[in-house]
Amino acid sequence: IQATNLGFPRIGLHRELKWAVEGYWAGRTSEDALQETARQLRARHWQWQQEAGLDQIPSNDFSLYDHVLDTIALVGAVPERFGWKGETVDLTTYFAMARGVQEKELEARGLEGTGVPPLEMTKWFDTNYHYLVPEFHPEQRFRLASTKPIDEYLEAKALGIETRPVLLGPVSFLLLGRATVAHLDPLTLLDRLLPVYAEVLHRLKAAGARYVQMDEPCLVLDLPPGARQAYEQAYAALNRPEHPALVLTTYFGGLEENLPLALSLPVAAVHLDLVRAPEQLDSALAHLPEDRILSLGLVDGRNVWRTDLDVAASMLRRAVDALGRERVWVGPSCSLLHVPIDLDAEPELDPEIRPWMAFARQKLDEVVTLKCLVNEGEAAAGDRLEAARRARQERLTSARRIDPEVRRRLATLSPEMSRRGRPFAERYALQRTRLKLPPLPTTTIGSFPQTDELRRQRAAFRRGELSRAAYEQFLEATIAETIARQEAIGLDVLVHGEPERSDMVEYFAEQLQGFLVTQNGWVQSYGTRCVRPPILYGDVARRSPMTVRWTTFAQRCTARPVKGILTGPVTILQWSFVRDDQPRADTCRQIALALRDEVADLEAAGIAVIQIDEPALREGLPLRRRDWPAYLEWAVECFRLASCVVRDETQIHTHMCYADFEDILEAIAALDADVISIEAARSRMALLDAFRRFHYPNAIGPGVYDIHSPRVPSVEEIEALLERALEVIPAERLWVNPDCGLKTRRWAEVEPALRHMVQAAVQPRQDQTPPL
Ligand code: THG
Ligand code: ZN
Repeated sequence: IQATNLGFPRIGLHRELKWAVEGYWAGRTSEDALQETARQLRARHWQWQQEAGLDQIPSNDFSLYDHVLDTIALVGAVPERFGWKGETVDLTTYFAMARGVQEKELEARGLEGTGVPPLEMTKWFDTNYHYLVPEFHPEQRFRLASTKPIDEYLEAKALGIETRPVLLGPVSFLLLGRATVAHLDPLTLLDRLLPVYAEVLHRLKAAGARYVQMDEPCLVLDLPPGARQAYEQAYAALNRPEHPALVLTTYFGGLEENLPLALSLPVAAVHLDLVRAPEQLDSALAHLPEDRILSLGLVDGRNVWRTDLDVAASMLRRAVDALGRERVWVGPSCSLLHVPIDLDAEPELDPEIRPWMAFARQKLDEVVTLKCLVNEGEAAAGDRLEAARRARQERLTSARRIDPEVRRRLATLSPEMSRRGRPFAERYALQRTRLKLPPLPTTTIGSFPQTDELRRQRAAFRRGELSRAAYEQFLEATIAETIARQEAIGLDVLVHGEPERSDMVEYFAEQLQGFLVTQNGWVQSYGTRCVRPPILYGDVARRSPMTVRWTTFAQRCTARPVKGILTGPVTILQWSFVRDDQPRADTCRQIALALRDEVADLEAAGIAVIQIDEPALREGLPLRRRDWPAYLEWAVECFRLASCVVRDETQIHTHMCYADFEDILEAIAALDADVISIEAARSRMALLDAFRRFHYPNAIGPGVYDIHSPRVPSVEEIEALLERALEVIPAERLWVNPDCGLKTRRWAEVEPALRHMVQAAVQPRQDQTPPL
């Protein structure tokens, strides 16, 4: 048995990579200094893995920004607009693909143009990591344009560490990309791509690499036509004596109907995710060709819980019995990129819950313990096994996990709890009377600029240098000012601006029973950006009102309606590490009930408009289409459970961003929110078209300007957009709002942009009959 790993987090325990890369962008550090930090991080991470006792340690799992971008650079697939002409892809071109080039930078380099947009970014399977999407055109050519995999292999070797280089496999690389023209199937580019992969493999073999890990996670998806043949062609071409032996890695799900294909490909070893899909072990053991090694992913690379070593060991033993020790490897289910690095960096974590968990470094210990346990027996695994069993037992029996009151409530859910009183048209009329809104009402999504002053005050409060009373006074002053500014701008439905929140999920997790937040549990979200997902360990309940105080304070500052802002149950679930001892749907229902109490309290306190954000509704979709309906059913039910507690006169809003909503429009309608605001600025026509085809029944605010850019849109521009929207959405159901929250913008941009937005609503308003 060999102990393996598929990938280690790159960002560094103290996010060293983030600071180094951002320093380089800002011109504060040189390229050499950046590369030196990167080298130190790699060395440290290899060292840790060696000390843990792994037999196979990955290299080229590191990246300055994103491993798909690294692959684009490796095969020279730089889109034309970046003007790259070099031999190898330089750092400027590399980061230009990630971030685009601003007009000002072009000028500084003596070039003309209006700036270059970056590659598109999208979610990496069902994780919260985002990758840059390769772009392919019909004349696409590939050539070796980076030696990163070879360099990093040799770098580790020079440190005395033998590694297994990781490559994103050629078929997944093509499938994850997008063609710039509709008639191009990226898979038809395989013939041109394979020679570059062959050259990389050849060079790795020459450098001494024995194995190369070929990540082919697309094998766990519904494969498009042609993919099966592409896999066969690719691996027939790459499996050669002059190349290292290939390890075909699959993860994030079961292979299902693709299992025979994966097992038939001519490689040395196949890795399976047995955490997500334990049921595939038996058929894999039955059908694995005789010369193949099976790599068992038994330690969860997607969550923070300790492995049940007894269960994992019994699966490993089954594999050893069937295949013999020489043909069995053990490792995490997937790369450890998706979990925080080290539990030892969390001294303040709740001491009762902490032993239930394992972060990346602890997971490597589990992998090695499993190997030891099955190779040498329980005595050899000794203390580690005992400690794991004890922690597991304590978790199973802990009173912190179960709250009988929550269980009782969950058992007595009734269908009426997820249903509004009257149909939309009737309640919307009541709401319009109560709120006295004009046609085409204007509003914003919730957050207003988080100023440096605000960040300073929050940091001082967290460090204990500012008293709670002084901090809260500061927040109230900020809210009062934000309300005054919105009144002056002329908005109809106001918000308090969320100065008390940093991360919208963390804010609720900090206050809810059943959640822990970490100090240092950073996980890469995209590029240099990280999040600290809360850890949901037990039954969820609301201890006390979470937002009522700030929302009602804001409402006391104005006669106009103030909209209360909550993060929805599905989004809180999606952006947290969740318990693995009950279905996600049940966990989500618990969160929904806690939010329902908050919604009820807001309403009772006189708040007439309540927005429940669900930006992550779309991203929660399972990887396989077959599983979509079941997910959408409970996701919609949870939103309704949280929202339907209100009277008909109270208006429920929701907000969604960054997604193609087209394939879930039905579910969005089923939420039955009175008003939805939706990000549309980047593909406005496509969105409006979809709504036209679908006949969305309730009110909509398609974002009328893109908040991701500092540019202030003109009145005419917004007017034109409203005109287009009015062709699809009747005036009485159209709202006017930006396409997302404004917390990352500055007041100097926000104020004029919103004034223009309000101004743009004047004319179409006059064209309408007055409100009821
Ligand atoms: N919150 C949480 N998860 C998320 C998002 C979020 N996942 C998906 C999406 N939004 C990811 N987008 C971002 C955008 C910005 C940042 C991270 C993820 C970001 N992070 C700061 C950084 O890396 O410097 C740190 C933020 C902090 O201090 O908490 O800028 O909104 N949970
Ligand atoms: Zn948004």
